[in-house]
Amino acid sequence: MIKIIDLRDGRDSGIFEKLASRSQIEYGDVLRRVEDIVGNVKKEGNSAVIKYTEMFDKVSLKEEELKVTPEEIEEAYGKVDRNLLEAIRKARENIEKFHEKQKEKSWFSTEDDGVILGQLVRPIEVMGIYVPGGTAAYPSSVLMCAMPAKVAGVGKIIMATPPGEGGKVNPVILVTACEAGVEEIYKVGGAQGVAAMAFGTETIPKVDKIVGPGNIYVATAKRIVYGYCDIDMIAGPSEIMVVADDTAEPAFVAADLLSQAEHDELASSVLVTTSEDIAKSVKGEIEKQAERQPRKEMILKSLENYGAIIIVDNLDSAAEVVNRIAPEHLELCIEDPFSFLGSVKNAGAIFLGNYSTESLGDYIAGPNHVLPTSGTARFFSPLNVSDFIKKSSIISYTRKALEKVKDDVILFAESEGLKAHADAVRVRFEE
Ligand code: HSO
Ligand code: ZN
Repeated sequence: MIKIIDLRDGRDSGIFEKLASRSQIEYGDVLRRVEDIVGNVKKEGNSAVIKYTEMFDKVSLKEEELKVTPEEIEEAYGKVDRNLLEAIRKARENIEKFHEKQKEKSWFSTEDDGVILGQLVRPIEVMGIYVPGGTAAYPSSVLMCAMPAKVAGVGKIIMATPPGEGGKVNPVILVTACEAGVEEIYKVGGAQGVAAMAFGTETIPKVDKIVGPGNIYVATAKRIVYGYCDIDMIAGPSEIMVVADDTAEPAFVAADLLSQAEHDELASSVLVTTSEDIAKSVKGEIEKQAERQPRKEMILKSLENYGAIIIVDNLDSAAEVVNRIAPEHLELCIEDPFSFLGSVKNAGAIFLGNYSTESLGDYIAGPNHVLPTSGTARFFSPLNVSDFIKKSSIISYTRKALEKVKDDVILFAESEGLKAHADAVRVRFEE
């Protein structure tokens, strides 16, 4: 069960070391095996994809069965609850609206002597979403991956996901993908799915960027193909940190801690509070509420592994804990959450006040739920529109402008031993 740790009066219980070690992955021989798979898919294309799908997913597909057909999509629409479809559409709209605000524009600036400088913003052309199979296939994640790309203007979005029993794909995933504008869906998962999108096969198009969560094989494959194409960050288990003072509602705080503990045995749910009473009552609520959770076993393991209730002297100390851990999600259940924002340096998404539960952000508020985990909020941002664009610099000089700097360029070039560079300027001024 979750433990209460008292850090008041400068005590240190080793909790930081413990939390810092969260999601350190045991690679074992995974790297070697994944290198093999990626290499074979690169070399043999479809036949390797089909072979690995048989081996790992126990599904035999023919080449023409790799791509999900319009009939399969139609069938999926028939199976999805109307109200759920409405919720998916509402979420899509909110996510789209939020991400619209992130768009960057090309710009040009005019300088002296007719010089024009600028930056051209262009979307990447093809993007691939990886969606894991089984219970970790989240329709919400399909929206979160696809919508920023759509808003960025990406030309084509494809998806790869492992086929389940009978070669079928979860209908809600199919429908959500369609709603989000995913154009092609392929039944291939694991490292072979990542490799197929990175290099392309006879059937599957080569993409410029792969995003989406996956197990250790998927994550390792993404690392290997990085450079052939771009990837998003490597997602670790979900994390939540709640900062609470005595105005917090213990039942709400407990519920939110459980909500992320149910994701994964290695998920991290931490409460940091200035109130001993809140610490105790949240612990009591967690024990009570865990009882009625279908995923109770997972929740308890997760709380045992990386759960903690930390008592601190004041909100300044709470901010230090937050910044040191750099949590994926931060909830501020305190009297004046907005004034605490000034002290937050590292956090993926910040939820303010007793009614901003993380579940809102996971599904419908609009901001992205693909967030930096494992302390990487120190240097990574939520998935966003800029992840799907790239920039080209614009340089336009006149003769007069070049003449003014020509000696500087020549000096630089010759100091680097690059005469041809210097001559490229000189030739323009020769009589
Ligand atoms: N909290 C997860 C996202 C998610 N939750 C998907 C439910 N479905 C990682 O941010
Ligand atoms: Zn979640």
